[in-house]
Amino acid sequence: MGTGTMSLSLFGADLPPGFSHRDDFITTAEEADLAAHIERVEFATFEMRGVVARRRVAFFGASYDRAPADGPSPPIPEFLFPIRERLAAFAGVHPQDFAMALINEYRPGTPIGWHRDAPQYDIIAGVSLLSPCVMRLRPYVSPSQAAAQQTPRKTTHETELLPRSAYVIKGEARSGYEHSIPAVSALRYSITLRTLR
Ligand SMILES: O=C(O)CCC(=O)C(=O)O
Repeated sequence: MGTGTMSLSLFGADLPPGFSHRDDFITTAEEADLAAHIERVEFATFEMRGVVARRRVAFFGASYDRAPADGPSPPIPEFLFPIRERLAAFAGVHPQDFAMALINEYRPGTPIGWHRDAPQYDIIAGVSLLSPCVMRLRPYVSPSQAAAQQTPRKTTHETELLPRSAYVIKGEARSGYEHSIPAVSALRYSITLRTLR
């Protein structure tokens, strides 16, 4: 990707402590199999801080913010068990520790804005399907600190997430940073798993 490559050369492969990333985590056949299952998943729109996000989501095991209106989420489907096992080994946890799965659907032009994941979740692991994107990171500041800040906040790290690659976000990268993904240019799915605190 144009901007990704340029920025990668600016920032290098340097990422915050606790962010791990692996290319070719799954094969093209495994990716196709996951995508075929995901095509049958029912996606919903999602509101983040009162704004309807452009991406669509499917939650399993738990909803994102446990708001009562969310209602119960269906259990994690069996087709996600093998990838949950592999991501658990990558993250150094037991597969069942990943109590929540969220599949994100990014149609062309869809971003995900700056956020730090909901506090009830700890370790995040994800796998990217079908098309590349760039994940950006910057130090987290509270909404009130952010509002008081005079100068625009800058991305401090970024990495290209290729299809079939996986990442784990824990430790400092999880607690001290927020992340975002600029608009993708082609359909992308991410399967993200979270442990509970
Ligand atoms: O799509 C991704 O890989 C990141 C998703 C994400 O940041 C989230 O679900 O909170």
